[in-house]
Amino acid sequence: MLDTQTEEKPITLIKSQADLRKEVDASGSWSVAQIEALFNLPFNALMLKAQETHKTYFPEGDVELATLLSIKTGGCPEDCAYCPQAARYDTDVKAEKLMGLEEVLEAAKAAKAAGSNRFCMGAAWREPKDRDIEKVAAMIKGVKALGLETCATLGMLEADQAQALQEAGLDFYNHNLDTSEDFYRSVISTRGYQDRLDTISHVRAAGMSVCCGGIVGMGESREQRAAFLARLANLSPYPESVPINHLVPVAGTPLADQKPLDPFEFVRTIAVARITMPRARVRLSAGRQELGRAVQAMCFLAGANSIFYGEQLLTTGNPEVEQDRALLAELGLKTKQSSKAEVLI
Ligand code: SAM
Ligand code: DTB
Ligand code: SF4
Repeated sequence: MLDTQTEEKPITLIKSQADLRKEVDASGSWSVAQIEALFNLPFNALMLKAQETHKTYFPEGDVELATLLSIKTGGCPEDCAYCPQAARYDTDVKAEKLMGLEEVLEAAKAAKAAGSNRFCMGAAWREPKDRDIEKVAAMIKGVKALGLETCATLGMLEADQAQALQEAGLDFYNHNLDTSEDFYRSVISTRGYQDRLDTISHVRAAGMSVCCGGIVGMGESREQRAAFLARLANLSPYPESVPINHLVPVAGTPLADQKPLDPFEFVRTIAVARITMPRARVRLSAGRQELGRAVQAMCFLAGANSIFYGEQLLTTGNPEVEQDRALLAELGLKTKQSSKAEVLI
């Protein structure tokens, strides 16, 4: 039998929005110290806080499925130290031309048939040329007509290019901050942090939703991870989608031999992203194959509610669709209802 104390004081897991706001300072923004304090909580306390937030803002607890397609692979002039598509690094990735419209639409149809909600087209460009925008606009129109949400990641955008993509029906544009401003300098030299912020502003100004996150496990400190999440959370408004990539170390890139991040630290990063950006879809992105089932399950507990779905990311591998279906089913996680019907897994 329950004792009276337990009956009189039920534990409430649901925090009010006012309670969550108290965590943010008077200016309404997160300081790096506040975010570091979240990272420093005992693991279980952090997980509980993340679950409370998740339950409050996503009572359905569903998982969104997004499929990636590399529409233009390799040969990129940038020097991102993690990236197998940078022309200057000797990796197995060979430069290819922009894919044709029909091939893209075939891939989108297959993604939809497999149960994906969103189709994201990625190009290894520093920035698209105006003639590229016209070609990608035709792809966006075609994918949208299939009833999928559309997303693209094409590098830096000018304001008029963002406008053209929005007019073609683009729902989300992915452009990552990747890491904290101070660590950024040791990873990328060919474009600045401000360039990334400018592209994000152009995407917002054009009325599209922002998908913006980054990579952890590149050798940054916990404080730098906190500073990275603070920049994301303090964007006004913060991104609707936050992809958190675990570095996939690729032979030939400068980060090929990077020591893997402690898996608990990765889970903590997901939990802190959930708490600081409560309405965002936090996406478990690159590196899921290396994480394994148990760590992924902890990430879902910590508030991740989106995954890349399909055997391939851009150039690296992703879990098999069957494996993901089995994992979600085993954890009793429903997928986000697509615009047409609930996807049964
Ligand atoms: N070229 C465009 C750009 O940089 O914005 C779009 C494609 S780029 C590959 C998209 C993102 O993929 C990068 O910002 C980075 O966060 C992620 N990424 C690339 N290589 C990765 C790797 N080896 N491990 C984890 N994430 C990676
Ligand atoms: C993002 O943040 N992660 C995705 C998506 N946005 C475009 C890309 C991950 C790429 C991983 C390395 C590769 O497959 O080439
Ligand atoms: Fe090019 Fe994007 Fe890779 Fe950087 S991350 S090298 S910009 S494809």
